[in-house]
Amino acid sequence: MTEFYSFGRGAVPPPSDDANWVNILVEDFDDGYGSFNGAPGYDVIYKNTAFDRNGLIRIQDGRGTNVTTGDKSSISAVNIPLHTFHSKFRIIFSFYAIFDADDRFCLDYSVGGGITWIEQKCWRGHEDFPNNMWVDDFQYEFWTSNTDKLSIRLRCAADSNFDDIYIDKVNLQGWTNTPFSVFPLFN
Ligand SMILES: [Ca+2]
Ligand SMILES: [Ca+2]
Ligand SMILES: [Ca+2]
Repeated sequence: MTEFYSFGRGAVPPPSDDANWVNILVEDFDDGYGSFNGAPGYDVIYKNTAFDRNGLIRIQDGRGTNVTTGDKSSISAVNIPLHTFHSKFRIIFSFYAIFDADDRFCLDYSVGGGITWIEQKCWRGHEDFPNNMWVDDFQYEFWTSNTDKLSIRLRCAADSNFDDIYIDKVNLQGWTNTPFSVFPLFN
């Protein structure tokens, strides 16, 4: 299921020690794509189970190599409700890759409501993460212009052989100058 968070009443503290990080989106894909969109087909499929986990999206192939044309081999969450402005985000996710050494897995983002993907970061299989095993709570921080409209995309930029990546869960957090702890939880 998807859970969206906001400040204040009923909000759930972030898993981090750092009270400045606030959960924006937590998706485990147990009920399907949740808050993410894919182009279901050859390169994007939903899996009930894989490698002893439940609820995953598998993306594959090299049609995601280019940031402009990469939608077919990716999943995205578009215009995630932020409730307030942020300029610093952190993504924490779990995945299992079956990659060759030069295959890449990328994070793109877009701000301001329209969709103009910016390639923020690509990780290389074997070099930046281990292959053929679960990589849990992989964390990455990134800055954007100050925005209350954020979209994110995870994109497979591999070739067409040994090119599968299974995404089990995704957590997006925003950094705030006002630590979470100052907000009354129950009032
Ligand atoms: Ca899952
Ligand atoms: Ca490959
Ligand atoms: Ca494949």
